[in-house]
Amino acid sequence: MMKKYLWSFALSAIVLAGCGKKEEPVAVAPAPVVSAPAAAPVNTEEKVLNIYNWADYIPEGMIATFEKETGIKVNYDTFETNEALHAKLVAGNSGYDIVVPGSVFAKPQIEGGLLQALDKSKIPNLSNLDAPIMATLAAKTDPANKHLVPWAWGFTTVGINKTKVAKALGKTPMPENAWDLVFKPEYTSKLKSCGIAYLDSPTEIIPVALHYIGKDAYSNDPADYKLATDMLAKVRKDVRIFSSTMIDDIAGGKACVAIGWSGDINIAAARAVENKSKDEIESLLPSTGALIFFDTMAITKDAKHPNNAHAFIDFYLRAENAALMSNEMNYPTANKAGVPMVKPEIAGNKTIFVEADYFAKMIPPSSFSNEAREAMANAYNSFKKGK
Ligand code: N2P
Repeated sequence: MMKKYLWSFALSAIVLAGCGKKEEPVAVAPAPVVSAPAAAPVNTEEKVLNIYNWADYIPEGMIATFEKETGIKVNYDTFETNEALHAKLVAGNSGYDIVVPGSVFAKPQIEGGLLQALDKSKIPNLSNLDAPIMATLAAKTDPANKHLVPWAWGFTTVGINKTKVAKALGKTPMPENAWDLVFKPEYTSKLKSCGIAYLDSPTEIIPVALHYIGKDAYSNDPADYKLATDMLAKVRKDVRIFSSTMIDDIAGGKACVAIGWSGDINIAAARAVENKSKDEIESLLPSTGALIFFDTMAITKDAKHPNNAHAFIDFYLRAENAALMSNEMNYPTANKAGVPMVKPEIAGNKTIFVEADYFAKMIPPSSFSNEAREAMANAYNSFKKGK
């Protein structure tokens, strides 16, 4: 809109300047006074935007489309864990304009002043978002939705190479609760032969372990972490990989069972099909529920390109871009306007867009105090070392 207005204004100035050449001076009627509409200030930022997002989370070509449309050059870096992003934000001067923390970390980051409030007037496509999801985020993480815009959501669960797991289990039937596959020695002792992989992050593993032993997944009590690591210690020798390349590890056959993220497991499953593998990969829905996460875009407090950041957030919130993310990355979108454009095979996949009755069983995200996160990291690291 603004661009168009400036362009037509400039054009009329040129046209006017070209009039009335070397003629006799004539009386010129005063130009009508046109008051300009209250316009947004012109974006004078250098045409650069630095984004830091999770690996394997953006559809191919999306950045190129944005760059072409806006002339803004995007530097796009990726991280594998909330801890890695958090450390960069706490250190300051990360150089990133947009970051995508999980809501569990976004809450303390907002409270710690690491993220800036959004200028919602620059993000008209916010209206595309799902109101109940935004209300949940406002209630639990980001009062009045001042800082965060959902990128995607999903859940932490168990992924398997069905073919290899069946073989390794032999006569032992699949457990009713899929978490047994990664936490119960009866199963891990068999599955270690084809490879057990855990995500390599304290705040991914300790919460699912807490959930498994019947504790609050978001307990802030270090005594509970001790109970979780006591359970984990029993299967430690069976865990082959602490993975930051889960899609490759599952699709490439290094792991036959994993604690991973729903979409990444589905990407591995799709890759196995593409590669005409005879192995079938599946994201499971444990009977006791899986842990939901929300990953959210935010602008860093010290962002050098906040206008470009707002432009990108609005671009990403277009319905068609949100749908593209779901279609290619296998994560559900919180963009309500985008949902009708999601391919039926993705929208109908119960391990991507879970059905209401399973959703009701899932564990919603909460958050940890800084002290709790530190205690959790210590507990996790000693578990990891204690082979
Ligand atoms: C990236 C998925 C990130 C999910 N592929 C965990 N927040």
